[in-house]
This record gives sequence, C-alpha cells and structure tokens, in this order.
Amino acid sequence: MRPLNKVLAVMPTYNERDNILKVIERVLASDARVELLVIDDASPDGTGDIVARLMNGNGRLHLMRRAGKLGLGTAYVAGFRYALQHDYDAVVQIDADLSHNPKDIPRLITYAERGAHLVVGSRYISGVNVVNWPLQRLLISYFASVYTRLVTAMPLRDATAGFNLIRREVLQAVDLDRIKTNGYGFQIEFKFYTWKKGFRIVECPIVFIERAEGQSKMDRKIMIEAAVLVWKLRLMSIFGGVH
Ligand SMILES: Nc1nc2c(ncn2[C@@H]2O[C@H](COP(=O)(O)OP(=O)(O)O)[C@@H](O)[C@H]2O)c(=O)[nH]1
Ligand SMILES: [Mg+2]
Repeated sequence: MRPLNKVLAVMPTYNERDNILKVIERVLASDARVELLVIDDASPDGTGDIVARLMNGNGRLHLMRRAGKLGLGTAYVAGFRYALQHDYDAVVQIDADLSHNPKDIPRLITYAERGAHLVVGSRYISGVNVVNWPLQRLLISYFASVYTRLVTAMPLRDATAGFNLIRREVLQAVDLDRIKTNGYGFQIEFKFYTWKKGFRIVECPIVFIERAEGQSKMDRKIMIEAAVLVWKLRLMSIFGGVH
C-alpha cells in the first residue's frame, strides 16, 4: 500500500483550555509527517483563541472555527473534507483531552503502511486497556462494543473507538453526507460503512487514559443515539441500504 507522507490529525475541541497547549505540542512532536487541524466550536473558555495565537509561524497547525457547538460528528466530517481538499494521505482522529496518547500516532501509521485502510486504536483488542474509568463506564463501553458486534456483525473489538487512522481512499469512498450521528454513533457508523465497502480494518492496541483536566461532553442522549443506530445499520444490511 502507498506510504503515508502527509497525515492530518483532526482534533475537535469544546472547552479544552486546560489540555490544548500540551496536546498540540505532543501531536506535532509525535511524527514529522503529521500536521494538526483543530476544529473548535466557539468554546466559551477561549480554546479557539489559544490555538489561533499558537498558529503564528507554525505551518503545521491549522484551525477551523465554527459558530457554535455543532457536535462531534459534523466536526469530523468537516475535518475529513478539509483533508481531502488539501491532499493529505490520511487522517488521524484524536481527542484533545490526552486520553489518546499522541506517541501512538507513528504506530497507527505503521499499521496502515503494512496494509490497512482503517486502523482502529483499540482499547479491547488485547485485554482491557482503559485507565481511570469508573467500573460502570467501562462496562457500558465494553458491552456497547459487544452489542454492536452482535447486532451488526462488524468484526471489531472496539466499535466506538475515537482514535483511528483513516486512509484517503476511505474518505473518498464513504458518503460523508449520509452520516448524521454524533459521538459514539459517529464512530460506529463510519467504521460500519468502511467495513461494508470492503476496506481492510485492523485494530492496533492502545491504552486509553481518562482525562485529568476538563469535562466529558458525552451524555445519555449520545448513548441512546448510538444504541438505536446499530439497529438501523442492521436493517440497512438486511434490506440493502448500504452502498
Ligand atoms: N468541536 C467539537 N468538539 C467536541 C464536541 N463534543 C465533544 N468534543 C470534543 O471531542 C473530544 C471527545 O470528547 P469527550 O467529552 O472527551 O468524550 P469522552 O472521551 O467520550 O468523554 C474532546 O476533544 C472534546 O473537546 C462538539 O460538539 N464539538
Ligand atoms: Mg474524553
């Protein structure tokens, strides 16, 4: 498969003031092939302004500012379109809260260069690699993946993973307009269409560490959306709505 010379890390942010400097520095230091696009939804805490200040003189840092909190799914879609327009070979989805270790990015790239179209940074491929989650949250996440696998038949251990490398050809092939979900739903839906199109998906083990600063933006609504989505995907599979 083609080598990846230019990779765009896509990082949606909402109120990540306490993490943003550190995470930008670590992503840019992780690999010379990597540039970073922050997609900020007018964070009231000024995250976008911090990034704008850092951009001066740094050609590897990019910022997209949106008018308000429009959700994680639409942020990713906007970032994927940006990557296609600006000729990147692949994107890496990464959270701003340091739950995903930027030092793992070169490993995701290596997995892709060895023959994967989509590399899933997986918490559940070799045991359970999550640090600092309450047991309840861990169980919900783990069984959400089991449930997704049983309902959709998609053979992944970590279906809701948010730390993924996606090759350009996948971004071109998947119909980005049809994805309407956010949060965990978005992560499942994108992987599902990638799988249905016959692309090669490989899970790469990573350790996920719960954020030390700031707050999670995930809520019950986003979980319910994901739970309903997997049945929609199953029905689509049965009735041929996936193309
Ligand atoms: N641009 C944007 N980013 C968001 C939104 N919701 C969450 N994020 C970011 O998405 C990433 C993951 O969110 P987080 O709340 O940590 O989710 P959790 O890890 O599942 O608890 C973080 O970088 C957030 O700042 C949103 O509506 N818009
Ligand atoms: Mg988080």
